[in-house]
Amino acid sequence: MKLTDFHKKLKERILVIDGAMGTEIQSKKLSESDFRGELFKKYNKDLKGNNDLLNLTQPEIIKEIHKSFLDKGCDFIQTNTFNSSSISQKDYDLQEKAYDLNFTGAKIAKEAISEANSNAWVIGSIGPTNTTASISPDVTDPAKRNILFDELVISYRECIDGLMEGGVDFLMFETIFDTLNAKAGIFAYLDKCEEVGKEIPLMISGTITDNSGRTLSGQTAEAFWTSVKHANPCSIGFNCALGAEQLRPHLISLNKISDIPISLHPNAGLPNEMGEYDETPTHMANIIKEMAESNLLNIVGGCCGTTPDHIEAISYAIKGIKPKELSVSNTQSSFSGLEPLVLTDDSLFINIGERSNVTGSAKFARLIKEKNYSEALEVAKEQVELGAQMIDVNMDEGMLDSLEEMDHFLKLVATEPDISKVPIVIDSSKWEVIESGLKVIQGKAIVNSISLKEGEDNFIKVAKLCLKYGAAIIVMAFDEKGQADSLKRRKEICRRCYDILTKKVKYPPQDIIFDPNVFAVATGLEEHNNYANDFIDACAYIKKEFPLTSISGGISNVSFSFRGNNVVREAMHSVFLYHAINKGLTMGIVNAGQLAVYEDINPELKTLVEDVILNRREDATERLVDEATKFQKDQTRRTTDEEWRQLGINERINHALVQGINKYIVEDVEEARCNSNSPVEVIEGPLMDGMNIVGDLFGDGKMFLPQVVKSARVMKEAVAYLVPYLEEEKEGGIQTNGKIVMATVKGDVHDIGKNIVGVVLQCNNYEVIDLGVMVPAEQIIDTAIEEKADLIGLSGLITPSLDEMIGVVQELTRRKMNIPVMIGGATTSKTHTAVKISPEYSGPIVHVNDASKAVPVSTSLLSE
Ligand code: B12
Repeated sequence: MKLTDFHKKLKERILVIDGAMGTEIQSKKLSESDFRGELFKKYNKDLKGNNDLLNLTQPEIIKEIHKSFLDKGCDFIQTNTFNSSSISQKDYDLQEKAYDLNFTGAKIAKEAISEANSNAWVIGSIGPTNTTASISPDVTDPAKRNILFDELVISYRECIDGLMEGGVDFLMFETIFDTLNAKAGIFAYLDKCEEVGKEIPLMISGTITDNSGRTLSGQTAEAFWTSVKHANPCSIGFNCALGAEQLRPHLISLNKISDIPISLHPNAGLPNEMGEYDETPTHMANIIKEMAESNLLNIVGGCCGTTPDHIEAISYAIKGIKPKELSVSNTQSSFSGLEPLVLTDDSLFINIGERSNVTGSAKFARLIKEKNYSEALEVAKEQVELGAQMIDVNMDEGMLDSLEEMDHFLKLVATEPDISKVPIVIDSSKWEVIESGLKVIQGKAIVNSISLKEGEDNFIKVAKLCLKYGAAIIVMAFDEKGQADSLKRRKEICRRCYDILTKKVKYPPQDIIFDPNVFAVATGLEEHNNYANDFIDACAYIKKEFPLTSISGGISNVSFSFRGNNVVREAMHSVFLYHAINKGLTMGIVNAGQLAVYEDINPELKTLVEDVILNRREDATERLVDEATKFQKDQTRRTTDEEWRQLGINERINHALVQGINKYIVEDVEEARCNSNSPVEVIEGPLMDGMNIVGDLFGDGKMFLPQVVKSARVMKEAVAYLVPYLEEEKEGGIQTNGKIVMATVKGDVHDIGKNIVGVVLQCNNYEVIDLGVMVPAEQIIDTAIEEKADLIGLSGLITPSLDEMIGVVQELTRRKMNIPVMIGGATTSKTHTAVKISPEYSGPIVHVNDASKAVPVSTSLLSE
């Protein structure tokens, strides 16, 4: 098959896949003896229902079904091999037949095409197997698994061998409910391609199992795509479990982030009480037609319940509609846990939690040694709650079976959504330990680290494996001669690694993260004086020379010489981070508790530290060492004296918010409330001002996410204190002024502002249905319809939320609604609302700047 033909056709029109093989087989009402045929007449187990066995026992029936779909003009037919893996066939004790089933399945499909004189292509269908590698079958033992990665690889490889040798044109991993299973399949696929020296085009199709909008193993559509992207598939999409209508929002999510053709083969609606599908061909075709017109599709077909008539209706409905245009290839770095983490131009510093590391945390090491996994998991969870956007897991300790511990701990992590939502950094100096981690993570992990330490051949070998496991890699500036400790060596090694990785291994540059080695400064040895500076300059070099890559480092190394003096250490981390981030440092392993706010460091200490970090004077180390104890004492004095309590009320509130200190917040907010006319004034005055300072420091790399999390908590406490006073202002009367559905849009976690607006509206006799954060458009709109709401309020604070808001009103338009919408939140604006959101909707839309305006705006919208 020529791939160019496929790409040419893809540009011309939406291509059509066949419908449900299973449904057609069922309609034939075959008996046990039909399934057995001559070949298995005397077999000792029931075989009825083993549809794939019909490839061997009733090939003519399967061929006829293929032809019935080919008659309707589809471009692809899928082999009858969904359950042909040894793992699935084990149910019938027919695991030995796996290769034959796949091989014959491919042959039958090929014959059908030639007998039907068709130009269609054959897709070798590879199902998810009947097991899951990410989920424990035993509630009492979350680390237990029914199947392991390596077993899946062997089984999938057999399917691939059979299908390819049987002559299929494409392979498709379909109905993926557990991404780890699919990653094992991809591993087998990439192995096979390497072995035979050519690539057979691969399609990937996941399954969103229910209205949670996630796969069975818990990933969002975006995280799923991020985790399988390394297979370099020729299409990505969804099939099964839901009907076309229910899959629409997930298809939109995929469309937003994927740069390759999008496929969809949904069920014929949701099953009825009898487990049957009754969406008619016309109904289903109409839904798909609308999706095609919305530019969401490249390939479409049907899954459970879809007959040749459905496929005919779909083919007819999409005729002449242009396929989705492919966007330019996406070179953003992306990682995933259950949720995605995508680096954009707006991304701030990514902090990697360092506490689940036995070499860095005595507490974690003790918990692992004691096999106290529940508390060890708490350590990991706490980091995520405090704002770690990835977590580093390291089990390298002489007295531990590191491989076993990595495997066990990560299996436990997989069952904790509050932890496994973030990407995992698998940290070990032993490749086998890293590999054991890679085999249990469904998301896109980060390997920490690989290097040229053991020579180029070994480097290439492990890099190729990382690619097959679908991980990003941290590449240490380390070669056969040792760790790079000068700028020159850092540059040389990084360049050499980059060239090998991108040219010989074909690693995508966006999946490469350099670690140019953070070493301790101020050690007293002159040759160490420029270490931090060299690291910072190396960041600038890497960013300029290899712009698509990222840069990371173990930050606390820089301050090792000052162990025991946390004030100086925290200042050193913040100063070092500030300068390194400015030069391109993307992420770092940090102890969130050990960071000072750059702007708030004592100016004298800051100068001394900056002299050391930037190596600005010969006597910099001496001077910092001489003064270090003074600052430690000074800090002790300051925390007891708390000089900031002498400041004016607004400055005190700012200080409390920036520092994340909640000790006096209630007291201070009360004072501010007494000084103002209304509690809303306090929110919109000093509290908002304080959060804006936090925001600016955050944006400038002078504050980091864990610190902002603390600020947010203080803010929430302040607002909570004011709520009863807001309520006191409530106008009398029980009559409601109207019902408002409020939500922070999908992808956004900011809720402080939305909550305030909610309270203010409630105090003015509006009934508020607050859907929380990260709410998909469909949920907002469905709730508004169910609750017969009068108004929708959308909140969003990050740039992607602006697009998401456009998506919400587009969906309102599609559903022909006219409900008024209020838009609010820090990144939104009057201009964006007028220029980008309003034109997509004919109903009233108003941008609202702050909570106090929300009431008059709602009132006027509802009186219109
Ligand atoms: C606190 C905070 C956080 C907290 C949020 C905690 C929480 N539960 O809300 C945490 C730490 C979790 C956080 C995370 C992130 N944040 Co943040 N965060 C902030 C910060 C500092 C303050 C936000 C705030 O609460 N302000 C106070 C409230 C009261 O103001 P407000 O929301 O604007 O609400 C008022 C009005 O806008 C209006 N309003 C709000 N909503 C609505 C809705 C309606 C219907 C109406 C009528 C009115 C209305 O009324 C409110 C009261 O008057 C801002 C900086 C800033 N200046 O806003 C950054 C900021 C919003 N965050 C930012 C970023 C980048 C992030 C992260 C992506 C960081 C990261 N690298 O991971 C993540 C986002 C994760 C995600 N997927 O959403 C950027 C966004 C930049 C951009 N344009 O995209 C900002 C601007 C910081 C910066 N300078 O870069 N953040």
